[in-house]
Amino acid sequence: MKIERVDLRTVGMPLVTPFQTSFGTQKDRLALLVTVYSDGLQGWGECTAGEDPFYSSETTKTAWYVLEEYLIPALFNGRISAEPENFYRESGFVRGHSMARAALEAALWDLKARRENIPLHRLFGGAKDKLPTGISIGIQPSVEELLEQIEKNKGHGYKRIKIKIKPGWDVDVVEAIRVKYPDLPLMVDANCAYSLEQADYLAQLDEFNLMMIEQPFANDDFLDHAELQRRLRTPICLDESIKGVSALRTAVSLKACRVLNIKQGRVGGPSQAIECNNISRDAGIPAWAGGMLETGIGRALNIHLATLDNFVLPGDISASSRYWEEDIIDPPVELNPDGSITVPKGPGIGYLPRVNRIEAVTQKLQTLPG
Ligand code: OSB
Ligand code: MG
Repeated sequence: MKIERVDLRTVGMPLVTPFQTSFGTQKDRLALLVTVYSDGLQGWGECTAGEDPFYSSETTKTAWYVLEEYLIPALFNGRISAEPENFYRESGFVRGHSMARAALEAALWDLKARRENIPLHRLFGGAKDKLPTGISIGIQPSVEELLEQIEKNKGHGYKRIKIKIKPGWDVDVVEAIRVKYPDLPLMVDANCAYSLEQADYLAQLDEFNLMMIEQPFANDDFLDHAELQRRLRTPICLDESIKGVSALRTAVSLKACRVLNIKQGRVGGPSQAIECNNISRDAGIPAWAGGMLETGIGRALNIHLATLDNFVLPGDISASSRYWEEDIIDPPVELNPDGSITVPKGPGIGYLPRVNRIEAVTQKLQTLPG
C-alpha cells in the first residue's frame, strides 16, 4: 500500500453545550484530522489531543508538529510501511506522542478497511451489532441543572450517566442524584482532582453504589490508586494513568484499578487499544470505550473498537447530537430508542466524511508532500 498524499487539517466545531471538568471548561473543539490517499481511496483519522495540555501533555499543536515533521515524512520515505498492524512498532522511533501516532494509524486502518471493503470492526476482530451507550455530563452551574440534564438524557435512552466531579462538587452532588435516582447506573470522573490525603473523604462515595470512580489521583500515579482501591468497595477506573500497554500491565500487577477506560489515542492507537482489550480481559478487568469529545470521525473508530469482547460496560460513545449541531459524518451517530448504537456495516469507519462540511469548518490545511 503506497500513500501518495496526506492532508493534515484542523476543524473548529462549537459544542452544543460547554463541557466542564475538574481541569477546565470547553466551548469549542479544535480537532486535528488526518487524511491518507492511496489508489483513489481515502482513509480518515482524528487526533484525540486537546487544545491545551490539561488532560494530557499532548495538544493539537504538538500532534500537528510531530505528524508534519516526523511521522508523515517517515511514511513517505518508507521507514513506516503504511500497514496499520505494523504502525505502532515502526513509528516507535518517536517516543511518546501517542495521540499523534494514533491519528495516523487510525487513518491507515480506515484506508485498509475501505480497500478490503469491510467495516473496521471486522479487521479488529470485534463481533457486536449493537452497543450500550452512556453519556458524560460536565460540571453544572447548580445541582438542579445537573438533575435536569440527567432527566433529559435518561429520556434519550442513555444506559448510564457519568458525572464529572471535583473538590466542592462531589459527595453532596452524588447524594442528591441518589435521592432522586436510587438505581440509576452512575459513575463519577475526577480527572485527577484529588490526592491520597483525601482517601477518607472519598470513601464516603462508597455508600452510593457507583459503578466506578474514575481517575481520582494524578495522571501518572499507580501506587496511590492501589492504596485507595484497597480501602474502597467501589471499583476504581483508570483513564489518564493508562498511557499504554505497559502502564496497563503495571496497573494490573499493582491492582490499581478494577475497571478500565480505553481511549485509543491515549494508549497509542487502535492496535494498542486491541492489546489493552486483551490484557484487561485476561486480568478480569471489565473495560469501556472512553471519549475525547471527538467529531464523528474519531467517534466512529471508538464504536468499532467497542465491539471487542472486553468492552462490556456502556461507553462514552454518545450520539452526534450530544456534541454537535451538525456532525461531519453522514449519517450522524444516532441512538436507538433502547439507548444502544447500531454498529455501522459500511466499509472503513462505516460513515461517510462530509467533505463539503469539513471544508467549511477547516481552519488550517496542509497537504504533504508539500
Ligand atoms: O476524562 O473522559 C474524560 C473529554 C475530554 C477529556 C477527558 C474526558 C472527556 C470526557 C468526554 O469525559 C466524554 C465524551 O467524549 O463523550
Ligand atoms: Mg476520564
